[in-house]
Amino acid sequence: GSTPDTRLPMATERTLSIIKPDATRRNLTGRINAKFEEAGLRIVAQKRIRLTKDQAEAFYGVHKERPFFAGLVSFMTSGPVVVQVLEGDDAVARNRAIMGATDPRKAEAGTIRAEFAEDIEANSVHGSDAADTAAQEIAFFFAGVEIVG
Ligand code: IDP
Repeated sequence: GSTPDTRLPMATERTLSIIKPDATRRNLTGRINAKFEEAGLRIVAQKRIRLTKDQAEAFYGVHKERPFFAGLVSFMTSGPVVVQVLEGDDAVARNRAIMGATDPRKAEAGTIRAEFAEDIEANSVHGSDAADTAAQEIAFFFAGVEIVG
């Protein structure tokens, strides 16, 4: 057609993802990573770690006044997590779409949380919610040399 395309190009972005203890316990790392890769996200950094209480409290500091905070910290330190950097077009929003809603009962069919989450707390994955928080969360876990695009 003759209408000029004025849409902004999608930006290549990075986002911080965490495969949570409920998912590592059930050996779901590979199936979750397949969802990311099938959606066009590249795993450009990844490591399996055990969060300390201090690290979990700091990472989720924004939620420290919420009633679920203590339970969340206890859950996040209950077993190994896989922290990872995902890269791709619109990675922050794309990852949020693949994850599905926080409460798996409200998550769209086919999303990671709809398929794998146990409940609203043990919901299998974390993903940054905006570009600025993604940059902070990536820096929380990774040095620049650990990220290979
Ligand atoms: P998000 O992970 O979908 O961005 P947030 O509201 O940022 O959701 O909450 C962070 C995490 O805290 C959730 O992923 C979940 O593990 C936990 N959480 C959120 N709301 C509740 C709740 O009402 N009860 C228990 N845990 C919750």
